[in-house]
Amino acid sequence: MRIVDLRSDTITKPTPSMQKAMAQAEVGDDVFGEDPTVNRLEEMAADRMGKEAALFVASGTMANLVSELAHCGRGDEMILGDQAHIFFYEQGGSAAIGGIHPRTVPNQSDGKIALQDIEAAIRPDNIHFPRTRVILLENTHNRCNGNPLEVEYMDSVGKLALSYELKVHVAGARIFNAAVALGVDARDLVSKADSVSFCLSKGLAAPVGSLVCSTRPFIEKARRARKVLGGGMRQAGILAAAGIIALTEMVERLADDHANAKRLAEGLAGINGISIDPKLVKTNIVFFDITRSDMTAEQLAGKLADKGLKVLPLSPKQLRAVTHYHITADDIEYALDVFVKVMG
Ligand code: TLP
Repeated sequence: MRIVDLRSDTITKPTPSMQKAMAQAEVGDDVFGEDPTVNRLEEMAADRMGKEAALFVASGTMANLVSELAHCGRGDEMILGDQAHIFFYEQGGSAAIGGIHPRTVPNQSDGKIALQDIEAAIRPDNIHFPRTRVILLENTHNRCNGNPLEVEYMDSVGKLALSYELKVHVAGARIFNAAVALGVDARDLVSKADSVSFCLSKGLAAPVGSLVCSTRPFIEKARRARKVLGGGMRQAGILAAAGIIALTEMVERLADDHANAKRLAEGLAGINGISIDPKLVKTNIVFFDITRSDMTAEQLAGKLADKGLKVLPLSPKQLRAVTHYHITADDIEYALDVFVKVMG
């Protein structure tokens, strides 16, 4: 049976050139700082984000957590959107492990947080309050249609943070999707941010890994946090080698994923029982809902899966499809045919 797997861009497998690079990677003990391939990836990542230094970590969750731990002490507060991946899907690790108090403010439908809402959440110095330390932005914003947040907005939050002596962390798991969709350099999206995390193992198709980029002293703090979390990997150059290919060969092609997602959204909009506004789809994430159908999201996902099409049910009436390296334009047409058959 033909399988079209749109559950996530995390399901991608390493490309042939990644496999070759991994097999030939020069390695050393990275806890001693002696893995040349990890060191090269970290230098490359720092440069791609316009930052001084970078740290290779196991996952997006770890990248965000070590960044939060480097920004905040126990009892400090971080401001983030109520739809943030960090808030929804990272097990509350900031609180559970870091003792960091999450202060959520509403995300707008485009993933931004209104400046006045951020400002209203900043704590004055008062013995009753935790201390606000950092503002977290997510770009692209996963739960807000994968929307890319523009340079002007990112800069305006940076400026606000600076005026209150706060820091900004960009949870940029898909920052290159944002850069490609907006036609800007990723550096410009994070130039006012103090730290940024991004993932190699989503749209860029590497098997494992994320990076944190910031100043050298911040990265040294993050390195200590990574070690206590058990993330000090040894001959990690085998993984970093794939990451180098991800950065050098896999960024530009994200435009294809965006075009495929757009086509999928436009097709879905014409199908009975499905509600979606294709205008909202600007990167590789497609949310749609089936409030006009009798089926639940789980039931629909089950029926589609019986025909080889995999999508992710996210709530009783909402589903998500994500395009990636293994999905072709023809797969999208095939997927739409399956949707038509199943929705009747
Ligand atoms: N997101 C996954 C699921 O957790 C939902 C997905 O399929 O989209 N930040 C963002 C914005 C993410 O989307 C994800 C993964 C992460 C962080 C966490 O990355 P990992 O899974 O590497 O810890």
